[in-house]
Amino acid sequence: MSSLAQTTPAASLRTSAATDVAAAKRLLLAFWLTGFAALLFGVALGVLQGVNYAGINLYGALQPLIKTYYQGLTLHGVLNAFVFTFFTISGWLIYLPSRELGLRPNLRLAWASYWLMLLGTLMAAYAMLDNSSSVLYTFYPPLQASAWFYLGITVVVVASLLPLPVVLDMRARWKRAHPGEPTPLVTFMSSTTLLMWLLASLGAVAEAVFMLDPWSLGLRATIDPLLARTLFWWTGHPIVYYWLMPGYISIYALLPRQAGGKLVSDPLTRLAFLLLFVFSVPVGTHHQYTDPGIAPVIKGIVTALTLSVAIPSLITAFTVALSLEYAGRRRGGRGALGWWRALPWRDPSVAAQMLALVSFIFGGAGGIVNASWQLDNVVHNTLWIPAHFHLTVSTMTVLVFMGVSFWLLPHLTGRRLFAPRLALASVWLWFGGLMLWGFAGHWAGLAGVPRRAWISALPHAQYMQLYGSVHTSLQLVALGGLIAGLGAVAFYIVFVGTLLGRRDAQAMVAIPFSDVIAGPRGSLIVELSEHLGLWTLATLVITLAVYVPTLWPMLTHPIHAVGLRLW
Ligand code: HAS
Ligand code: CU
Repeated sequence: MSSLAQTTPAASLRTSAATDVAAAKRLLLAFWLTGFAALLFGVALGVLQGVNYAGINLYGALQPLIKTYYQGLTLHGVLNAFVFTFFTISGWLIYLPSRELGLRPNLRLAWASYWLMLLGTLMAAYAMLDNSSSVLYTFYPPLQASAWFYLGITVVVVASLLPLPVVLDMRARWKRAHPGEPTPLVTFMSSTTLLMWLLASLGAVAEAVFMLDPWSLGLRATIDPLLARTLFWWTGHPIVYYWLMPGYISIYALLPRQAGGKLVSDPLTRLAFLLLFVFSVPVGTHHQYTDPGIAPVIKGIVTALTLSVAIPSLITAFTVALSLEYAGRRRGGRGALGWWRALPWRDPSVAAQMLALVSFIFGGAGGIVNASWQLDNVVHNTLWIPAHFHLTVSTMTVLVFMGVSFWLLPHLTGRRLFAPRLALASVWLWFGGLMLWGFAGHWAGLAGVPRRAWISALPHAQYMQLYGSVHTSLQLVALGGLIAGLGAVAFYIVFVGTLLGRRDAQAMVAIPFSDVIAGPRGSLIVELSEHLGLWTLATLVITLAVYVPTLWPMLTHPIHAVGLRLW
């Protein structure tokens, strides 16, 4: 009887759906674990970068594995900013649409992305560990790394593009089965993020394929540093939105339900994602306000465009705050601030994401300062800049994904979250440490303390002569790094403890997709947003309108520099 039942069409459909879900879960688990393994090493090195500023040089202790501050900083930047993000984001952006649409992703392509990414990571890791490539995560030429490094990064970037066809294919299949219906929200958000990343990646891919790879292989004798930097920032700016938008997916589409409420507006969410898409890619040269060789008029236009890219985040601030207020009031919160207290602050996943939002207010505000050409001249290349990005990527990506892990690991593995109170402590420590680091780093930066300086290698008397007046701020930077490091230790105990815990059928929580109050039906924004091809074209046209006049003088007046190895 039971074997007969298994062969009925409904039962076999159920079985195949369950197999699809299990296969998609395995995929995301592989991406997630590899990403967090990279972060573990990256964060451990981060503590050394922090104490360096207080004049404490711990690099000697890591001989012969890590020889210099610059080798450690290269590993720190590449592992955290590229490897952790690319792995977790690729898995996340495939898995959520597949579950939202109830469709099996093209697993071959998805696994190809995973294995290629791993291959590229191992190539770059080899080059960084043998100290042949201590060129930092921006790898500015004429500093010259080994070919393993550049080829590894090229492979990682190519691998990160493969989730795009996987998600677009699921979207197309779903749309064929549901003619006239708008793309479900999370799938829309994943698609725009990946399309944005496709256009964003063109600069780095061109830099790698036409310049860095052949140069490091000895096929070209010289390199043009200005052209390479400009192509790098073509990608290097929008990559920050490739880090941010997956965090926003959680904040918009999952957090409201986790907090006990609903997302207030589907169309506003889509609008924020469309604006992020269109404004992110053309503005990379705001990282080059101090570079010669870029016309002032272009720097002025890029200032205006950069300020525009803050608009979708301001929309986000209000939409998400209202969604959270709705949740707080539903939970019985009263008065101007009672709703805030009524939010489920004891849930480590919710707390992590709300704390990330709080710190992002400061990270975003600093970004608006950087966006201004004049003000950026005060803070460029100072500790202000790392302080800015430790309050953005380390919160809106890392802290949000730490919070996501607290429901995602039980969801993927069927194991109960290990030590929830330690999980809660870990996110407060991470948040507190980064806020302290961020505050003190902005302060030190304003006082002129440079970023990326191995200042702990200076003799103590010289260190005090140079930095004595801001030593307190630099001690706070170190303390913040240490506190965040403690948070990371607590987090990884919870992470590994959960993976090793016992299976429990009740632990397998569902994905907290939120309901929405307004939309998507009947909204003009939603209708317009469906034309993803047109939005991609519009973004490409705006990007070229900014970059053709920027790149033209560089292409017609090339610089020929020989490679340097200064470490
Ligand atoms: Fe940036 C440099 C401009 C956002 C990352 N940025 C960097 C670098 C990194 C980085 C890594 O214009 C250094 C690169 C290097 O190594 O040299 N950035 C901006 C601007 C924004 C911005 C205008 N950055 C980010 C994000 C990042 C990131 C996001 C990572 C994820 N940045 C710059 C510029 C430079 C730069 C220049 C070059 C500087 C130089 O001199 O080198 C904007 O997108 C920011 C908009 C954000 C907001 C905040 C909105 C607030 C929200 C929270 C709401 C809170 C709620 C809480 C709802 C306006 C959404 C309610 C609370 C409850 C709990 C109920
Ligand atoms: Cu930027």
